[in-house]
Amino acid sequence: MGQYMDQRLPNGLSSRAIKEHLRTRWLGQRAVCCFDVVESTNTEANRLAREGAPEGTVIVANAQTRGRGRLGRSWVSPPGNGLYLSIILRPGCPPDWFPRLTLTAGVAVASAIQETGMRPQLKWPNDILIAGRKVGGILIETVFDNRQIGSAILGIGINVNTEQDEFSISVRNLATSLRLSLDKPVSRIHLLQTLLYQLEQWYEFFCTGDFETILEAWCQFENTLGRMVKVFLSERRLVGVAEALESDGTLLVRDKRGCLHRVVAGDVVHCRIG
Ligand code: BT5
Repeated sequence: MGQYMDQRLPNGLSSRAIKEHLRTRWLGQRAVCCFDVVESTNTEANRLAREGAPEGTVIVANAQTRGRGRLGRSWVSPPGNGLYLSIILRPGCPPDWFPRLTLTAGVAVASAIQETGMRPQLKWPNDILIAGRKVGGILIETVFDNRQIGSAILGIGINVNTEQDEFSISVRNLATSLRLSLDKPVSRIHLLQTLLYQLEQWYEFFCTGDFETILEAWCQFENTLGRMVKVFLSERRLVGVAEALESDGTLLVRDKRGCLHRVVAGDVVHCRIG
């Protein structure tokens, strides 16, 4: 387990500081756990969820040693300049709502980033981009309980003030940070408070089943639809035009023979034109 920090870190992340100007009603109001270094905030959140931590518990770390992405991939998490957090949710919704939760979180992250003055874009299903480079990612891990989503650990990583040379070589050409894009530093704590506020709003829409509103918002930020894409599925690859999102959040891709494919989970790469 990582080292628990509740004194103020030099860069301002502490549970007291986070709660001070938090505008949420419940998200983060009961517990915000700040760590200096953990393997992964999702691992910590999973552990706390199993121990019965309430919905809305937030776990934040200054650095991760084994931050993870989907499908066993890693999330580069250097100290001091990024936001690495996980939130315990207990939506009690059917499993087929799962893709919607990723899109809901994407809208919240994009809305929070937009308040810094940037125009982020969402790439289906879980990437947050700025000018085509990845600035953030979402990883949701669920525990099913009696055929409902018992708890969902919502993990979010955002490169806030990360410098180019802090990215490992493998992601340097794909990644950016808010600081690199804006050419000025961004307050991690302020961004985190805005993000929690946005998440609370959008998660409440999710819980009421009002997915129309979420989809509409997602489409304001999206940059996948209408593009030629390559989709990496577990056992095959699909090339076609990303035509639309279905009301449950799945992506519809039309291949060159005109067949329409429903993509529930996969990796999408935008094909270059020309
Ligand atoms: C994601 O996975 O994008 C989900 C990332 C979620 C990270 C958060 S941090 C807090 C919480 N705790 C965790 O352990 N994880 C969550 P995926 O779509 O699989 O993308 C992973 C890919 O993104 C990698 O294979 C790299 O190519 C790239 N990548 C890794 N680190 C990056 C970074 N810092 N910035 C931009 N791209 C990165």
